[in-house]
Amino acid sequence: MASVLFIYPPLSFEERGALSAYAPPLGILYLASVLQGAGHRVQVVDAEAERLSLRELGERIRREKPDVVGLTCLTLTLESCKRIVKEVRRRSGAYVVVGGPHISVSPPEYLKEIGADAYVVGEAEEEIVRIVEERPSGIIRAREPQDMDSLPLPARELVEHVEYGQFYGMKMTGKITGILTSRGCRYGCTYCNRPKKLGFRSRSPRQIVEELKLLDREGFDSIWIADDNFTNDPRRVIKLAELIRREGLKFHFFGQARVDTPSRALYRAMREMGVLALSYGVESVVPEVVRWYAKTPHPERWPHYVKRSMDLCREYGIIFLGSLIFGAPMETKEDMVRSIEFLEKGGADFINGNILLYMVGSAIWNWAVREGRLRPDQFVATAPELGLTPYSKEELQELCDRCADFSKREGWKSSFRKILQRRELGLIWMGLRRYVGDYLKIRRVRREIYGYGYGKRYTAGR
Ligand code: B12
Ligand code: SF4
Repeated sequence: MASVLFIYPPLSFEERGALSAYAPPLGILYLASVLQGAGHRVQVVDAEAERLSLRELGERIRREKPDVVGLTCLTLTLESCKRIVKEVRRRSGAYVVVGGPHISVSPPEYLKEIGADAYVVGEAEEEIVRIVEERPSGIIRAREPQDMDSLPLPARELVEHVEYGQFYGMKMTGKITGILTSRGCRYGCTYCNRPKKLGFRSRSPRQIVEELKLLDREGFDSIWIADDNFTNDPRRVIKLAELIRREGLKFHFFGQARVDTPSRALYRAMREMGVLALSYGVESVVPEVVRWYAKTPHPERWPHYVKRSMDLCREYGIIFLGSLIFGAPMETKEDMVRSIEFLEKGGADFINGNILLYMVGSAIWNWAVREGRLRPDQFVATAPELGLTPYSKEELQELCDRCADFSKREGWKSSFRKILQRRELGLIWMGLRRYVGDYLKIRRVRREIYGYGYGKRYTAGR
């Protein structure tokens, strides 16, 4: 039996972000569960949510003396990952393996710089036991599990000491955990670096409901749906909603959706199953920009989809959080303002403005490298840094701030109206309690709360 310590690294050890303790790291909880099933001893440290300093993390590694340390690496946590690997080397003789979204998209020749023993490309459930038992070195390509129902449930008990559902250190929900109802995505947005080859794989509604029943017994009342895109297949959602209703399960769900599935049947089903808030990648409402992002084969219909989704959210009392991206090469300031005004006037509750990032693995990053705008070892850069928009970071940031101001002015009011419309007393009470309870904190971090967009986070020194 090996002892394995999984670590979820923070964006930064020095500074904590908006989403620090928002949702548990399901990827490593799935791997932990597979390893437990094979008789290994597993622990998980969510260094982001537990707000550990590098020194505290080092102490923990020294105390636990794990045989194997496993890290999840995102592109924006790459630097933290490297620092953790050094710390592991300093404090123990553990074998170190790194996986996660960055490892899956990074050019392989740069992986060695991380300093680990092995790197896993892809979803690792079918490889992790062999890795822990045989400790191979180098790059390992894992085969994506296809039968989602055959996976064990994530080992959530390993992070039960962490209170998730926080936004800037404020608890925004009831007892929350994450769930995956599907993996992968059918689309290929050009700024996104989810590998398209992953394909869309979904769990059966019956099995998801069995997991929800367990979570209900464990006292969870809020669920973050961590799917890339929950509404990918509306028929699946409608079926799931029907089962949830039949079982009498009562949760509040949060998740990510696309605007181009705006059917009434889908929204009615989501409302019935308890979906409370959805975050949408709107990005822009200007067809040329939407085309450049390859959001849809029908860019001219995109504004209609956006409007219809906002209308349906209003009708069914679902909070609409619309994300916009600023800085596509052909995008003018008028275009950007048009997108903001479209959401402001059309019924969005919150708007999250982001400066366009060129991130390794995305089609626009590949293009910028080919054009000689980026070095292949430059894994992330903002559009203004690359001179790929006529506007400066400050100009784009002003637009992000405008979104933040709208959210600050309107978001709480309109969300509360939706909560009232749902006529759920428990929810109204929770909303009031959270808001009143955290009022002073909210005042203190107001600006950051609404301005947590990607570009800003990246430009804030990382
Ligand atoms: C839920 C989620 C969040 C949640 C919760 C984060 C969390 N604690 O997991 C919140 C909202 C807080 C969040 C925040 C951010 N997120 Co996020 N998030 C996701 C999302 C939608 C699901 C994650 C998940 O559960 N996946 C399912 C599991 C099964 O997959 P997995 O995590 O990749 O794990 C598998 C493999 O990668 C591998 N693996 C993972 N770790 C390890 C470790 C070892 C040792 C091994 C061997 C293998 C291995 O095996 C796992 C099991 O199959 C993903 C998109 C996605 N679908 O993955 C984006 C995603 C991971 N997020 C992303 C980003 C950019 C962020 C932010 C940086 C955004 C920001 N600017 O603030 C922050 C980072 C905060 C932080 N420090 O984590 C990007 C990362 C891109 C990249 N290349 O790095 C993704 C891929 C979204 C995207 N399309 O671009 N996120
Ligand atoms: S941005 Fe969302 S919809 Fe587009 S490819 Fe990425 S995960 Fe899929």
